[in-house]
Amino acid sequence: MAEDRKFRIGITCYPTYGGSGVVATELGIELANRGHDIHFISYSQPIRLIEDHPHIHFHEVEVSQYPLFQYPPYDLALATRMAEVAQIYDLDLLHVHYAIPHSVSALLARQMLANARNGGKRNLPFVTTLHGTDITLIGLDRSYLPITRFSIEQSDGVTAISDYLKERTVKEFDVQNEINVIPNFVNCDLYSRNNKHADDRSRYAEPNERILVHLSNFRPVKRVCDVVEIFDRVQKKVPARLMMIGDGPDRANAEYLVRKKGLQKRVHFLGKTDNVENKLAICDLLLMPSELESFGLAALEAMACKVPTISTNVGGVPELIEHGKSGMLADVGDVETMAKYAIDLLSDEKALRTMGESARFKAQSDFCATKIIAKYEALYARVLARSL
Ligand code: GMT
Repeated sequence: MAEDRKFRIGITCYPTYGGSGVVATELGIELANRGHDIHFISYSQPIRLIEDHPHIHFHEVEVSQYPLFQYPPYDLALATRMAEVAQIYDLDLLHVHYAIPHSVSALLARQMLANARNGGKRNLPFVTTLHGTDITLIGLDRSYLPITRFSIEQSDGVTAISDYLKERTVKEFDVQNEINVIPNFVNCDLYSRNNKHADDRSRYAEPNERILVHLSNFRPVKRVCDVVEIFDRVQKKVPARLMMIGDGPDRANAEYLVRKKGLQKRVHFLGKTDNVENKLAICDLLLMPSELESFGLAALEAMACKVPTISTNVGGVPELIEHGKSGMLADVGDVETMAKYAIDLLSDEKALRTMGESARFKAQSDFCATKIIAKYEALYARVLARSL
């Protein structure tokens, strides 16, 4: 059986706070737990890669500076490191997360090794996983579109995290090769309401207060000021606190708005924290009013902890959240409706807990790590069989 075969895989991702890096890191950990050898290749250690693991290795990409380089060529240094690591550790394939520039670097590494001298020639197929803004935002920029399309088409396997993203990729990029939809996943043992390591709730709220949470990289696409606007309306009707987890360019705007509204004592900015599962397990509701989400990993992680999400009805979110059952959906910018949904739910314990149960059920039945990792393993086996 394909799943019994153990692979040696090079994984490249953005190591910072962001959905694609989180998915890549969690994938590497899950694969390593199944006995595959995982080599992360990036400019720094991925943030969720906290513990030592006998099957996980990290290779840092050093980018040399030179006065002539206004823009040091990371993509070239990455390609070189990918090829080196592949040769030294006898990698079977590369799996890159976020097309730009990782798939271009992987393509170069594959070509370098196909033409290597002194007996160093080898096949190094690569799989590209599309996550979202690499297609919907940055990839559409004219300076990146042609090369992004080229590197996707040159990939030996392509995955997208939702049907929505697959359709957008075909529509905007007109790519001709097959795109496999493999959604985001969650480890339902780790992300659970019964988490023994859950934070002490009394650190953040009084017993009579609800805890709302937002988890993101605070980029403009997340509309973090809408989170504050929604929370402001909620806390006028229901005693509540807000946990803001993560960091990024719009954090200062959100902090300013919180001060302007006099909400400092009710809103906790926690920054980039480890072990978000310990925090989600004590929350009541997640707010995700994004402009766009190709999937919405934060919502899935919350759902596994029986925390329903109030989100915008965008991108791949409806593939995850069924309105009225496992969460609530509204139009982008409609903070009044999102606040109303939150107030109604938080004021009705039974409805809140029923929705939490449905959310957990959906996370477990459709997006549990055990099911989704097997899809990646099967894809690796197909890619390797084709590239022999
Ligand atoms: O915008 C982010 O949250 C970061 C971005 C990324 O690529 O780092 O996230 C995208 O990938 C996540 C993991 O696959 C998805 O769950 C997010 O929905 C997606 N974000 C967007 O499409 C805006």
